[in-house]
Amino acid sequence: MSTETNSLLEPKSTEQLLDAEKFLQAYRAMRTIRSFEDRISEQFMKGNIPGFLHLYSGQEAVAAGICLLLDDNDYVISTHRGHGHCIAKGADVGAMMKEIMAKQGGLCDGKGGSMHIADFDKGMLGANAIVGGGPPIIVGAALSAKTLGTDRVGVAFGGDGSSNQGTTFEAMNLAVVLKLPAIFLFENNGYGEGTHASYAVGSRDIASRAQGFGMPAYQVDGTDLFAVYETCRKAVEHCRAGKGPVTIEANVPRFKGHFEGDPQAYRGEQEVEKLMKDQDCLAIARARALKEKIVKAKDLDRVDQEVAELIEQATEAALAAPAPDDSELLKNVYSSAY
Ligand SMILES: Cc1ncc(C[n+]2csc(CCOP(=O)(O)OP(=O)(O)O)c2C)c(N)n1
Repeated sequence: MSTETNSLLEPKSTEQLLDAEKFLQAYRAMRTIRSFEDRISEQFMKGNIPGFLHLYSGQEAVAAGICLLLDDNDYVISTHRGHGHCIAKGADVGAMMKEIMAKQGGLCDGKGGSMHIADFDKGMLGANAIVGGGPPIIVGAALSAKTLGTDRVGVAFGGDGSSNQGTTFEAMNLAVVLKLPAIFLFENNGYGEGTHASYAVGSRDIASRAQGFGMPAYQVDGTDLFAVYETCRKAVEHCRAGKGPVTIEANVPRFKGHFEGDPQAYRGEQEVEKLMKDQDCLAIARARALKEKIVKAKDLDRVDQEVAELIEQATEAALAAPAPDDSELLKNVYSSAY
């Protein structure tokens, strides 16, 4: 059993720079997530999206950073705030848009919607509305990877709120005991619905709590794509080498409310404005990449333009698509193929 308890590591993001290709890949993912969500927020207000929407806006560098290190064979499990994880893992944006609008051609035939979207072909095992539901699922996926002798890695995304769940504790302990290739990635955006983490998270921080289970744990500034990538690189390498699980706590801002329409009476408008001004991972990544001459501004502008066109097409296609036929209701409700 691993009892390795590294001291918490806080990479300062300079150890290994992303090259132009990797940076552009991550930037494209981040820009796609932001634009996709801006558009679905707008469509939600117009009444074109049924159900709830929980937006990932402000947290993009985390999904983009770790997914640079994963391929379709690796697993991720997501939360109710799952669009970013899905896009970064490579899901088709047009099919996602249709899914969220509950249309034919949706990624899950319109049956999952925003909170239960999944793409098994991409190793995206699903968004999960149960807080703390992801860690046990990823432990199962990681156990299958170890049993089958593959070098696949499983990543369970969760929020600060999920770090308090018993399911999370059991999953972490089992992953250590069985030395599984699982990464518990907590995106600490400071809030569980309207409750601040300083009130609800009992330990000094989430990472040190994870260390208590006997695994290495890192803390990282989740607004810094470079730092996220570097931290995740170490964690993924650790898992692929068969050394057991790792926890990463990424501190991130939440630009939106808990859900779209949340009046956010628990925090002032100025807090959000300040977060968006000072902690925008896209602006920070862009500024650094230009300063360090990793890419040129025109490369980034081109990505912005291509993403804008992609989102426009996806929205138009989803709006024009028909609703699923009634006869589809009971089809593919269970999967026996995975
Ligand atoms: C087991 C369970 N308890 C409560 C809820 C209601 N709920 C939905 S989201 C949420 C807050 C989650 O906070 P956090 O894990 O920090 O994620 P974030 O929303 O910040 O991304 C709660 C309590 C739920 N969905 N599942």
